Amino acid sequence: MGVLNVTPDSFSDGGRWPDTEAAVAHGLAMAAEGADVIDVGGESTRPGAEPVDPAEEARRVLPVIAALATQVRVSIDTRHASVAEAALAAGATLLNDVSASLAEVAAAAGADVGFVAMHMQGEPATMQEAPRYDDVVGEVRDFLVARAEAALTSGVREVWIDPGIGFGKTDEHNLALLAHLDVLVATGFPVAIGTSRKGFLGRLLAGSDGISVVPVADRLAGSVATATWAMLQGAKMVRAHDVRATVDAAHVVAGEIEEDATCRR
Ligand code: PMM
Repeated sequence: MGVLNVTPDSFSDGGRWPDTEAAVAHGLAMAAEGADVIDVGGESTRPGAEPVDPAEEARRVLPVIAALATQVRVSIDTRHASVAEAALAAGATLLNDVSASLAEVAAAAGADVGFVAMHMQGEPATMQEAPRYDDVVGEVRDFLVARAEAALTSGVREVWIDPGIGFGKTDEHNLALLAHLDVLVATGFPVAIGTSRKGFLGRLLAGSDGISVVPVADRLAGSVATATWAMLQGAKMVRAHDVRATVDAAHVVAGEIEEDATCRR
């Protein structure tokens, strides 16, 4: 899943695709690099982000979705029902819901529309202030299974679960979820996960040289390492900004030799 944030303020790619044309070109470039799904988002959910008016969010994402959806599978990354409805009507076929509360919108949009239930503790504006769990892995699993089962009951046929790395979680919580990803895989629901360029990698990689956080641009190795780990644990979808490197990792994990191995580059 390639990330396409059409926001002025997302933490790693905010403001990079200021107009529809540039955003669509980047989405197609990620598809050419091997992304199966392009995840279009119009509201930053980075820690501390302020909510965006759904009308503004829709204005940002709809033309991009309409242009991409004829050529590649598109997911809509939103927590607003009105945006989700409009995005699915514009051609998106996967609802990536960081609030895990919009399954009925996906169900109403048709049999070919899938749903990703992601776990978040709290709201983006405040979620990193004091995340707290007694048993992060068990609590996240139980929440996701309940939401996924409710989605099936409401009629969605394709239901994913995602632990929501960085969404109301300390670094220790994120690492525990990664270490025990097999617990989510064992639920039987396909697991999606996003570690790409996230803050915990910046802190993990910082070391003792006085740099407190490694900048976003230097988190590629950490992103691919965690994506590889997740795929080896059984995750079936990874959300990534650096698509080519992540797809290469997926091929290595799958042990595939490409039939036309002459020149992908
Ligand atoms: N992370 C972000 C946004 N949407 N959706 C899912 N399913 N999983 C994630 O981990 C996730 C997400 C935040 O990252 P961004 O600001 O780079 O989009």
